[in-house]
This record gives sequence, C-alpha cells and structure tokens, in this order.
Amino acid sequence: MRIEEPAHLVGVLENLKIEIPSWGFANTGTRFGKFLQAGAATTVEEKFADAAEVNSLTGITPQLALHVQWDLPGGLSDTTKIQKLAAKYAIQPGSINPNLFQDQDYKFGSICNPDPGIRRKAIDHLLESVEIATALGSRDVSLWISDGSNYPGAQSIRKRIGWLQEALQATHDRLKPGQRMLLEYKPFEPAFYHTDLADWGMAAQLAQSAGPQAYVLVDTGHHYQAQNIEQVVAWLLHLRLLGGFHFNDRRYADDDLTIGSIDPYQVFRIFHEIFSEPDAEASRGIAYMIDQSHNIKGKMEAMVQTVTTAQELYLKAALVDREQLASLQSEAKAVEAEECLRAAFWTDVRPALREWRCSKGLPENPLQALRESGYVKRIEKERKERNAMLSVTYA
Ligand code: PSV
Ligand code: MN
Repeated sequence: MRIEEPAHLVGVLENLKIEIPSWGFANTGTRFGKFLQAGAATTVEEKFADAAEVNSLTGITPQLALHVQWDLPGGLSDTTKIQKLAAKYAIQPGSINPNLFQDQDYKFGSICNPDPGIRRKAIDHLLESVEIATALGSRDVSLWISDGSNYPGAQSIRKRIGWLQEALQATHDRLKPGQRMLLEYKPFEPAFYHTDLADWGMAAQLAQSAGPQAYVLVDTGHHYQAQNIEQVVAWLLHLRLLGGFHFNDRRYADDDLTIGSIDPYQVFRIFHEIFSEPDAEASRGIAYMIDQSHNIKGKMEAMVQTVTTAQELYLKAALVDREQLASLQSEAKAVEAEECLRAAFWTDVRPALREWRCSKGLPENPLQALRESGYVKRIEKERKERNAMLSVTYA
C-alpha cells in the first residue's frame, strides 16, 4: 500500500499523537516482585530523556504523562524542575495523574474513606494535582480511583457514592477553562469485593454529574474478559464523554502488556468506532495514552514497538471503506460487511508508514534505528549501578 492512496491517509497520520507514560521507563513488576533492568530510568530526568529518544525515533510522542507521587514527590514545588526538563528535552508534560493508592492512610479508601480527615487529605491531593497541571500547562488531570472494599458488609457502597461525587465536584470546580478531568474506571484490584468506580457506566454518570469538563478514560485492561470494549467506546462517543485511553493489552486481567500483542483486532475495532463517529467534535480531543508496564521486554524497545504498533492499527482502521460498510449494513449483508472490515485489517500498512516516516525525516524502521543508535547500551552503562542498588521502586 502506498501512502498517497487514498490521499487522506497522510492527514490521518499527521493527526495521531500518542502520550507515553513516565512509569513505562522505570522499573516495574508484579506484586510478586520486580526484575530490575540496567537501563531503567531512575530519575525523572532520565524519563524525559527516554521519552525524547522515543519521540525522535517515532515523531509522534511529544508528551509524557506524569504521576504526581512518582515524578513530583514535592508536589507543586517540583513544577519548576519539570518545566526545565520539558524545555531541555522538548517533551511536554502530558496528563497529570494524582496518586490515591499508595499512601498508608488509604487502606480503607482515599476520597471514599469513611474517615472525613482522610477524605480531606485525598481531596487536597486532587486539588494540588489540578494546580500542578495548571503550572505545567497540562490539559488533563487523569484520576484513577482505586477505592473499594474486600468483603461484603465491610463498607457502605451507598455512602461512598456520595463521597465520590463530593470529591469529584470539588476537583472539577478547581479546573481552569480548557482543562479536563478524566475518570478512569476499573472493576477490581486492589479491591476485590467492590470498587467504587468500577465501570464505564458509573464513570459516565459521575462525569456528567461533576460537570462539562469531566470525561471518561478507557483503560483497555480494565474490563472483564468478554467485555465488548468498542461498544463502550461507541457509547461514550455518543454521550460526548470519551476523554481518552490508556492503551495496553491483556490476556487475563490488567496485564499491562504491549498494545496489540494479544489481540490487535480489538484495538483496530476501537479505532474503527472512533473513525465512524460522524461528529468530529466528539472525537477531536481524545487523548491517546499508553499505560503499560514492561517487565520482561527492554523498556525502550517496548515503547517504540508500542508506538509503531498503535500507528499501524490506527492506519488500518482509517482504511475501512465506511461508505461501503454502511450500505452493506443497511442491507444486512453480514459476511460482506465483515469482509469489508477485515479487508482493511489485513492490509499491510507498513510500506506506507515507512514512506511517511521518510517524508518526515524519521527513521523508516524506528525499532531498528533504536538498536543501531547505541542509546540502550549507553543508558545501561550509565544507570547500571543505580539500578543495582534499587530493590524496590514503583508499583
Ligand atoms: C491502574 O491499574 C492504572 O491503570 C492507573 O492508570 C494507574 O495510574 C496506573 O495503572 C499505574 O500503573
Ligand atoms: Mn490506566
């Protein structure tokens, strides 16, 4: 496939920007332990440096998502340091992620904790996160609320709905014009009986009640096995509530594997729903973010592989002949309609992508270019000792 045919494909590629997570470069693991990597980022500066390298290879990752507790442990007072790093590496701070899950006080919840003092502390952290976003020029404050309970009867589900609403309202009211609050749902983990913000319906309702700057964030790993995620996406587009994604793949639960590694067709179907949205306004501001944990793969290679895979699947979805599909659907031609979708999915878009990269002065094959650049070897040498000293870093 050539990039000029059809002509709109170049525009499609120009529009796709993917936000990568700072934590994707740091040591991560599972609750059973961590395998430290010599080249993992040990400081926020190293995360910016790695993000800049990924951006120079792929050309589409100019923003880095930051987690407040991990990247700005000093809160608002760390924003000057982040601004300097952003300027030095030409990488913009992306979404700001408050942390409501690691403080010892949050054992029974953060903004849904039965203790009003702890709820206050959690709300203050959310408000500070909004201030951080403002100071850094970030549009999105992205909230994952991990609150829940482990045993029936242990907590009042109803009371906690009210506390959730109060906290989200207070956070929404602190947003500046143009900023957004993204609500990320997840059915289980760390809580295993009930999670206060468990699914897209709850998130949509909470976003609507919080106000016009609240949207839903779909983390692809945060669903039960058989959930039809593209249908969730279609509904959120319909409701004008689709704020963004945390992309990753999974085989079992929230596995945080690289996008498309298990089921590339699903990512394609999600993108197809977005391209099918007739109102450009509903899909314009969608934040395409990655939320992955590279425990086995080298972090730099995994990130480059992620970005190029996302680009391939996005381009495949752009190829669907939606006019033809609509007419086949109206005639209820099931096989032909499915084949129309599959024809786009099975198109090899890699030659077109290579062409587009060349036209932008980017390496044709970013993964190979990374291998040839010597970057990974250099950071492994530089960071090896620091990483060997770390036994625990991030969740
Ligand atoms: C929770 O599983 C989550 O998806 C949230 O987005 C967190 O911010 C992130 O993972 C932390 O790794
Ligand atoms: Mn996530």
